[in-house]
Amino acid sequence: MSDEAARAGGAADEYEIVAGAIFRDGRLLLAQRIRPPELAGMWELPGGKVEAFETPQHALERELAEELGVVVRCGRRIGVDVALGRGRVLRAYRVDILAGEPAALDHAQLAWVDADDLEKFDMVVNDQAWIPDLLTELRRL
Ligand code: DCP
Repeated sequence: MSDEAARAGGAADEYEIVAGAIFRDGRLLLAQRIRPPELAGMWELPGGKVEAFETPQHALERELAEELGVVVRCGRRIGVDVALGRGRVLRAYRVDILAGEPAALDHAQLAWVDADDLEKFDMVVNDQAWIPDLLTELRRL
C-alpha cells in the first residue's frame, strides 16, 4: 500500500478532494494553478485532498487557510460529484470567509469573476462540470 493509501486508511487512491466556491458581491473567486505542468495556468476552485481522519469540511477549511490565508466556514455542497477514477471523487462546497482577505499563497493569481466572465476563464477540466451550477448561483446574487 502506498504511503498515501496508508494515510487515507483505505484502498490505494481512494480519497475525496474538496474545493471551495467563495461568492462575494456577485462574483466567484477563481485561482490559477501553478502545478503540475499539465494544469499550470488553468483556473480552479481552490482546495485539496481530504487527509485521513479529517472531515471534508475540515479539510476544506484547512486547505483554504493554507492556500488563501483566510479563515473560512464550509457550507452546503454545490455542483455534481466529479469522479476522477480509481475511487477518487472531487466535490465542491460553498464557503464563507470569516476572517482575512484571500491571497495567492499557493497559486499564480486569484480572480473575482462574474457570470459574464466565468466562461472566458480556462478552467481545469474537472471543474468544468460545476460551471452550470456556478453560473446559476452567480445569476441569483
Ligand atoms: N483538483 C481539481 N480541481 C480542483 C482542485 C483539485 O481537479 N478544484 C485536482 C488537481 C489534483 C488533485 O485534485 O490532481 C489534488 O489537488 P491539489 O494538488 O490542489 O491538492 P493538495 O493541495 O492536497 O495536493 P498537494 O499538497 O500535493 O499540492
